[in-house]
Order: sequence, then C-alpha cells, then structure tokens
Amino acid sequence: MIAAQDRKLALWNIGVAYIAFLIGTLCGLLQVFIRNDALQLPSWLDYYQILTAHGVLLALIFTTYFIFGFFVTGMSKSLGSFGPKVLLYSWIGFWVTTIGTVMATVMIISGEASVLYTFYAPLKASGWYYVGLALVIVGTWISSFALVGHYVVWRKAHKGELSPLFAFMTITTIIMWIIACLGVVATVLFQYIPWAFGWVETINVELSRSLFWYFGHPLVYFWLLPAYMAWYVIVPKLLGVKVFSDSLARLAFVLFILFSIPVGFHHQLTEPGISNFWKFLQVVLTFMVIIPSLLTAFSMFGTFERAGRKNGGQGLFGWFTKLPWKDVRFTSIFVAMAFFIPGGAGGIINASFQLNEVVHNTMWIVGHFHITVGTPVAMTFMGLTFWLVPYLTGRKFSKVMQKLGFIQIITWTIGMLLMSTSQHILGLLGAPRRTAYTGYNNHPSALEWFDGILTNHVTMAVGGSILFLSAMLLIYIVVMTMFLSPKAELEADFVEFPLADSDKEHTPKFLENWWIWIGIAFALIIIAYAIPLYGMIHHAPPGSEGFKTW
Ligand code: HEM
Ligand SMILES: [Cu+2]
Repeated sequence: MIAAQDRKLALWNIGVAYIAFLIGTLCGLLQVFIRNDALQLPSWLDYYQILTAHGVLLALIFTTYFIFGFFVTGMSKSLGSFGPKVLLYSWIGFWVTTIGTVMATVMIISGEASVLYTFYAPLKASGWYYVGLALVIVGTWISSFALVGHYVVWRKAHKGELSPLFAFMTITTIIMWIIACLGVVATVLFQYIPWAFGWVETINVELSRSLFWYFGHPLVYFWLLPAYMAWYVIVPKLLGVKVFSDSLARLAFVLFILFSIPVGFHHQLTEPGISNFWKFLQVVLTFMVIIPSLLTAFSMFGTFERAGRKNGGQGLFGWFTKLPWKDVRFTSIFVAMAFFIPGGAGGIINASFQLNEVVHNTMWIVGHFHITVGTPVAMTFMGLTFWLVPYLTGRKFSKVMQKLGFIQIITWTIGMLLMSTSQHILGLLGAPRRTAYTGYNNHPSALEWFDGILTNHVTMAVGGSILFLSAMLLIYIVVMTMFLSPKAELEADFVEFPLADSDKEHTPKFLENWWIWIGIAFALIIIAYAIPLYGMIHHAPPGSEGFKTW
C-alpha cells in the first residue's frame, strides 16, 4: 500500500475525472436525441453549448485527471512515497487545473463559449474561457514537474540504474505533453487572449489553427500512452507473466515522443495556406507512428500467447481460450484493445491525403474518435478504475461489483458498436458532424441517409442511450468503491496494484538518455514546422475579427 497522502492526491484526481465523466456523458445522451430531431432544447440551451461541454469535459478533463490519478499512484508505487515538495507542487498543480476547469465550464454553461473543444478562430468566446484553458494547461505542467522532480530524486539515489518501466513511461508521456503544449500555450496567450479581451482587433486564423494542431495531435497520444502503459505493465501481471520485452517497450515509447508531434497538418489537409509539400512531409511522419503502434500490438499478442501457453493452451490458437476472461480487469482491457484495431485502421484512412477528402468533417470522424479515445482509452481507464479505486481506498471489490463491472463493459461495447458504426456509415454517406440536426431542409438526398438499417434515426439514439446507462453504472461502481463498500480487513480482501515485473538487464542505457530524444524531437519539429509557420507569420493575410454565431 502506498502512503496515505499520495493516495489522497490520486483519489481527488480520479474523483474530479468522474464528475467530468458524469456531466460529459449526459451531454452525449442529449446530443444523440437532438441530432435525430427527437428532442427540442429550451431556448436558453443550445446544441453547441452542450457539444462544447461534451468535448471539453470528456476529451480534455476526464482524461487528464484520470491520467494524473494513475500516474501519481504508479509513481508512488514504483519509486516510493512522495516527499513534501513533490506533494506540495502536485496539489498546487491540481488546484490550478481545477480553477481553470471551473472557469472554462462556467463560461460554457453561461453560453459565453460555444466554440467547441477545438475553439477554432474566428469563433470568439469570452476571454475568460481561454484563460480557463490556459490555467488547465499550466496546472498540468506544475503537476508534471512535480512528478519529474520525484523521478530526478530517485535517479540521483540510483546512479547508473535504469528506472522502473512505469516511471520511464510516465516521464516519456510527460516530456511529450510539455513539448506539445508549447503550441497551444503560444496561440492562447499571444493570439486568443489579446483578441478575445479586445486588446487587438484581429487574429491570424491559419496560424492559430496550426499551433492548435501542433498540440492537438500529440494530445491524442497524451490520452493513449497511459492506456498503453496499462497494456504494457498491468496486463502481463493480470496474466501471470513478465513484460514481454523491457527494451521494446521503452523503444516504442520514445518513438512516440518523436512521431506524435511534427504531424499536426494531417488535421489541416483541406486548408489552403499550407503548401502540399509540407502536408506531404507531415503525412509521411504521421505514418511513422505505425512502427511503435505495431511494436505495441505484437508485444501484446506475444504476452497473450505466452500466458495462454503457460496455462496449458495447445496448438496455434489454443492459448486464446486460456486467458483469464472471468477477470473484469483483464477482459475490459482486452475489449478496449480490440476496438483499437478498427480505430487504428480508420486513423490511417483519415491521415491519407485523398481519403481524407471523403471523410473530412463528416460523422465518420465522430465515429472514429469514439472507437479510439471513447473506447480503447476510456475502457482501459474503466478497467483500471475497477482496481485502482479500491486499492486507493482500501475497500473491497466484491463479487457483485465484479458482475456489475462486466455488465458495464458489455453495455459500453454494445452501445459503442451501434453508435459508432452508424456514425461511420452516415459519414461516408455525407452527413456532416457538429450540426444540431442534419436533414438539409428535408432534402431527399439527405433524408435517404437515414433509411439504412444501421443509419436510421433509431440506431444512434439506442446506442447512445445504452452508453449513457453504462456510464451511470460506472459512476455507481466508482461511488461505491470510493465511499460505501466495506473496508477490506482480511489480507485476502485487499486489492493489489497489479504491476508486472520487467527484466531490464539487457535494456540499452541510452534509451533513458532523454536529451537524445528531446533533441531529435526538436529537430523533427523544426524540419516540419519552421518554414510553414514562418510563412504564415511573414505573409500573414489580413486577420479576422471575431464572430459569435450562437
Ligand atoms: C454516453 C456516451 C457518449 C455519447 C452518447 C456520445 C455522443 C456523441 C455525439 C452524438 C457526438 C457528435 C456530435 C456532433 O458532431 O454533432 C459526440 C462528439 C464527441 N464526443 Fe462523444 N459520446 C459519448 C462518449 C464520449 C467519450 C467517452 C468521449 C471521450 C473520452 C467522447 C468524446 C467526444 C468528442 C471529443 C466529440 C467531438 C466534439 C466536437 O465535435 O467538438 N464522447 N459524442
Ligand atoms: Cu492527428
């Protein structure tokens, strides 16, 4: 069991994460009904207000707080209890992020910031919305530096040793996050805030979007890497084996620092103002990410096979049936990984220049991120929640909870299959995303979209409703294991932190020489971004004033 103060810190993070999850999924439920024209909102509430809350609270807030809860627990477990300074800075970071979150949420709810979570200019929100977002980022930096400080202390005390895999992966994720945030901090501080408060008249739209996506793509890796951490260091323990290969795991992670940042233009393929050469270069770099992704996939299946054979599985696929399917901690993560197979394939489609033309800004994209962040990441976090919360509170995770956990992940799976399949198909037919209702004034071609078995008005709504029920079941499990379940008293009732052993004798030392990776990362960033960004500033078109379309 880790120190009580560290547990408290982790629990507060996870608590805020689930408050955001509760409100965010409620917005999701409203959206599916509004989009199908089954629900009319009162005049004081607007679709884009709800959609902004949904995107911000689920994609930014739920993920970030959960990730820090997980990091704090794992860093304390693998490097030892936090010292007073690390704790102090972690709490300061927590509160700064929380003040920012509250500010941004209040602005959204009061109708001052219906600009969606990507806050594209020239849509203009209240300046306080951007200040709130900036505080969220600064808060995560403070929390990140606290964790880095904890790691540095450990390294000093263990000269010449490689750090434990969990800590290594946490630091990798943090390095990537800090480099990535430079873009969003630059645009928010120097472009949005002066413009939104009226200190300057206009904004350079192309530049703001490019700086946003410089951050926006690694943002998805900030969600994904903690899920990968669970796949690499938690799953093997649940299966009773060691990490497949320590050096492979570390190599995959550092490659993510390199190839997740200089690629933001793949979100801007339809934009004028960026020449084809730079788009092409960034698309090539985007595809490099397939290397660490497949390294991950192969080592996962290697782990499964090893474990299945150890349990007596025979033949080519006999090991598959020998996996611990009755353990919800494992099954949830396995389903999450399975969703990532179509999710990753869809990502290759989105990033391909020509295919992007077909799917850009359609419901396909919405289907895509619900089977990447909305399930592989979110369901991995659900699987972690089942043991993380009882581990931190010292409460039991009873048989009944285990059953409810299964119902929860099964319903999420069914709901997501229905909703995301329907979204993918609607997108291919041409239905746009980010619209309240899409019948194009009852135009026959638009109405035809809704004739399909999977694309009719009912499927997405049924899917969304099942998802919402699943979310509420998860909230129930969280509340029970956080506050109400009986305390574990017998040794056997205590929930453990399932951290797998990892053999690092053969791991090359240079993998933990951060300056190499930071150096290559910056070199790639400069190659991919310096000239096009310079062009956007030097040949800036007339800026745009702000618009409030809601
Ligand atoms: C109850 C479960 C959920 C339901 C019913 C739901 C439903 C929806 C729908 C219908 C949209 C599309 C709206 C539009 O383009 O007009 C949407 C957008 C979105 N959802 Fe979800 N969702 C759920 C869970 C999640 C989760 C768990 C995440 C991430 C962790 C997530 C992230 C997003 C994001 C980032 C958007 C895009 C917002 C934007 O376009 O600005 N959703 N969701
Ligand atoms: Cu991207």
